[in-house]
Amino acid sequence: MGILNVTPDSFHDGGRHFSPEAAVERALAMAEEGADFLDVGGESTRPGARPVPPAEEARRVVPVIAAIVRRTSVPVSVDTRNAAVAAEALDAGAVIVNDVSGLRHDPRMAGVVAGRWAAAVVMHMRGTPETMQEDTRYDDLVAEVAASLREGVRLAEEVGVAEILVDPGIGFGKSAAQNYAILARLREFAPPGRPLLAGVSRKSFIGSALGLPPSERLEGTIAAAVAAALNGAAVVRVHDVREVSRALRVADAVRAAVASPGDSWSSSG
Ligand code: HH2
Repeated sequence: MGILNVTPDSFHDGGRHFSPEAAVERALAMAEEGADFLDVGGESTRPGARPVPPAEEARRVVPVIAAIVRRTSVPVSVDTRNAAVAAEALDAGAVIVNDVSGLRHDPRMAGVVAGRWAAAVVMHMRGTPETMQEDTRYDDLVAEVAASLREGVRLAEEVGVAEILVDPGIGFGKSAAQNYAILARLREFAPPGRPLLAGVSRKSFIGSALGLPPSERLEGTIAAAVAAALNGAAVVRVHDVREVSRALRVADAVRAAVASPGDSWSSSG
């Protein structure tokens, strides 16, 4: 899943794709580079970020989504917590709503997704982006996050959302050590039959291992994306589609060999 932040302040690509022309160009480039989904967001949810008024968020993303769907068949998701933004984005051609609040922030969200036959990404976050890093204590991190995801999935199922992905929310109200624990135990977060999504790209837990800023975290992102894939992620959300999709093709070959060891042993490839 390629990240397209149409924002002035996202922690890595903020300001780079803030004009609609630059945003559409980047989306088409990511489609060429092998993205299976394009995730368009108009509000930064980095730690400490202030909320963006929904009207401004819609103004940023809706024309960009409309232009992208005219020019590529790669499915578009909208990264938003606001039902009004989701509704406009779906009407403009998006088919997935990626909600970092797990459909909790806006009580109308689940209904909007179901009513437009869209898919949902249910992500775990504790609190809001503004406050989420203030308290990262959990009694049992994996159990609490998994329970919250199950509840989000239940909310979506209750109103008839058919396609639901779950995401433990790496970096959303978790310490670096907790983010590594989540990556290591990723499989434990998926309710039966629900694909897992992981967002690792250039995040601060990578910086904490390397002592490097976001611009220097490509190799760390590739390592984290491969770890996520080998631990069960069906989708990895990244800025660097070309590099990560090449790495994931190799990780997929490893996964396939684990699934059928005899075949890979006897092949000459
Ligand atoms: N991370 C970010 C935003 N949306 N959605 C899902 N499902 N999972 C994630 O891990 C996730 C997400 C934050 O990253 P980014 O979009 O790169 O930055 P910003 O919030 O500053 O725009």
